[in-house]
Amino acid sequence: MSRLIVVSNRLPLGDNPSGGLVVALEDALRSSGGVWIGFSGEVKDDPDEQLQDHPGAPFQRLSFDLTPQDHHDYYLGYSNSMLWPVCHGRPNLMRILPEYLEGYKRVNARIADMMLPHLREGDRVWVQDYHLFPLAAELRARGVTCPIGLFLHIPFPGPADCAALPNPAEMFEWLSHFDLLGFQAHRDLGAFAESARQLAEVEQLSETCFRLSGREVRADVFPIGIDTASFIEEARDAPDEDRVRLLTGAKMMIGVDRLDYSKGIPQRFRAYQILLEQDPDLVECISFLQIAPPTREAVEAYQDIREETEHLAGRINGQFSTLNWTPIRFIHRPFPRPVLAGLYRQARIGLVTPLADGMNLVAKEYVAAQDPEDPGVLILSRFAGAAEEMTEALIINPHDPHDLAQAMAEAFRMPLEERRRRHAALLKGVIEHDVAWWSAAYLDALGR
Ligand code: ADQ
Repeated sequence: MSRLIVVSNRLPLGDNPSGGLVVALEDALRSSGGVWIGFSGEVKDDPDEQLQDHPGAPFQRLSFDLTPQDHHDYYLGYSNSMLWPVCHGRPNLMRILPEYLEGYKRVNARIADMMLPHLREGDRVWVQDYHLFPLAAELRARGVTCPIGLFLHIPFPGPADCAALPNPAEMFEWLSHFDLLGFQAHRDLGAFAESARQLAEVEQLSETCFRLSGREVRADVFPIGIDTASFIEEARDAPDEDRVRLLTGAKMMIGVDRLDYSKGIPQRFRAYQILLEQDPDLVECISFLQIAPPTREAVEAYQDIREETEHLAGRINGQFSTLNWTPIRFIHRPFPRPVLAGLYRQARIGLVTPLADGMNLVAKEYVAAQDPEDPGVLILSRFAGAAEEMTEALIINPHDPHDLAQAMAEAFRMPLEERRRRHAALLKGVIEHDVAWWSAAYLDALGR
């Protein structure tokens, strides 16, 4: 069996690495004697020239460190101040500096150099996400001929957004060296085809096959899932002491996101404000728990979103709080998965309202965590990749606070029978298309 080599920006470390991606890839890695390669998380002035081994997982793990300059230019810079905003439809939030692109290329070339002694004939390489677009080109330049695939976890930008990059043609040239491009949703495959048509040298051979810069590249849709079975179990077994105490008869609404401007958190807060203004009966009856640990705080746009959301939450709490009730609990901390699962289960409404999102796993986790006898209602943005599959959710436009406020009221009052019907349909999809299904489908396609 051919070895699987996974490369991602971050290597899952710790003695028992967990997370959906690890669960999905563990079997394929273990049974093929495979390797996972990624950044150690250590920023050092003088990093090793070779990959470092991390024993303790059921598969081999090899890491690299980054210099402060590389971390700044490759990770914070080109990846998260240029590609991330462009892929999420916010090119105005880009910061373009020539050294970002240089750093991005430098780090991808260095990763290819370090990988080379570890590759053997017959391997398959599976690259994860936007940090590593040039990696296939760098490996090919070093003589690597094995199948190399990419899975993009975030949306693929349409032509207008792509064109805002300083180097759109170069981006397509990088992508042309992969054998298979995997996207989250049909929307992304469509955006890829259209952007390539306008900005690159491309011929579309079939719905999923392209000649890009003279090379044949397949592209297809593989919606990612969660480790559904274990999530269902964790939610069922969640300890009572980790539940939120609510006023008698009150219901909870939950949002769980990294504090990112793509997640639509301020829009959610404004909609809740409108709901309480228009429907004063709901004061003290509906409590909103927003869990949002800050990320990428060195990037300015992330400092801005933190300030904006804190300011809004403070204002809404000042406007509506009573002596016994605070409308928004806003927590900037990660929670262990079992606690999160219990909180989802307690919540009558799950709010997933990104302005743009590759998939959004919180939508799937929320559904998996519900009690099927008395399930909550998922409110889902039409701009999450998940909306293509999860059509039984209340689908909303997150830009329109009135639409969202109305969905909140509808979810709060939805009869049990309708909640059960919608939940059963959603759960079926989350079980069928779990993360193991996703990795098997992708690897099967890469092997073809
Ligand atoms: P993210 O943007 O990180 O992922 P998402 O899919 O929602 O977005 O995944 C977040 C994960 O982090 C979930 O599993 C969630 O439970 C967890 N999480 C969030 N806040 C947490 C907290 N406070 N405590 C503990 N855990 C927390 C990117 C793309 C997505 C895509 C995924 C997977 O942006 O669109 O779905 O990759 O492909």
